[in-house]
Amino acid sequence: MLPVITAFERSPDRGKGLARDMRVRWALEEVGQPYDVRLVSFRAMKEPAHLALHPFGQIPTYEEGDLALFESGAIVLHIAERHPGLLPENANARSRAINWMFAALSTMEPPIIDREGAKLVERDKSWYEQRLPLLDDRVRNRLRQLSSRLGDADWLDGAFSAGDLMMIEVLLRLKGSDLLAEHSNLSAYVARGEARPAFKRAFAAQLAVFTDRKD
Ligand code: GTB
Repeated sequence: MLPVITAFERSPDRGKGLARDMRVRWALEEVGQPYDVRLVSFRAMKEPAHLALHPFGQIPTYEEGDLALFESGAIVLHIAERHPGLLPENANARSRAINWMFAALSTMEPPIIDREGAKLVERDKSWYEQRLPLLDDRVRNRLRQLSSRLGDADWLDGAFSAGDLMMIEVLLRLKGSDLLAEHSNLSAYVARGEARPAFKRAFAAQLAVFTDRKD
């Protein structure tokens, strides 16, 4: 039985890689693990059957035999631990790769999401013009620190790992923004991730949910 992940039936970005099933698809493609996808509507995500899988009523989820997981980070870590290809063999290097996954999710992603959220839902608020530069600066600060650590390396710690996968996924949310463009090494890092065949297959599969739609 193939693992089954959940994804949006109708993603607001029209399948352009922003919904978080993308990182799970990418990890599965990197390790060569085929998978099935169950598409869920916004309504179905809040119904008991899905809530039993995901207590917060979101995607992605991951089912494999009697194991059910939610949280994209936990799912990618599970895939990386069960299959060769996304974590180094050496125990310390492995821990450092996992360290970068956590850094992506708990240090880089929150300010990026806060800024994105404000741009989406606070534009008409009286405080928006004052708040946006603060949110930009928080992201800028993290990007500067990350850029300084990456330097001219291809990946964050030796060979490509689940840490890079997660970091690139998070940075992709800034693609096309001035903030990312301020750091040529980070832009190139993201482009290297996108150029990986596994990324391209995952992206195409997510996009196909939208383009193959009949209605
Ligand atoms: N921490 C969780 C994880 O990493 O798995 C967060 C999961 C999450 O935010 N899921 C979102 C969701 O299910 C989809 S990815 N939202 C529906 C809900 O909460 O009711 C976030 C997302 C969705 C769509 C776009 N887009 O179209 O641009 C971008 C990001």
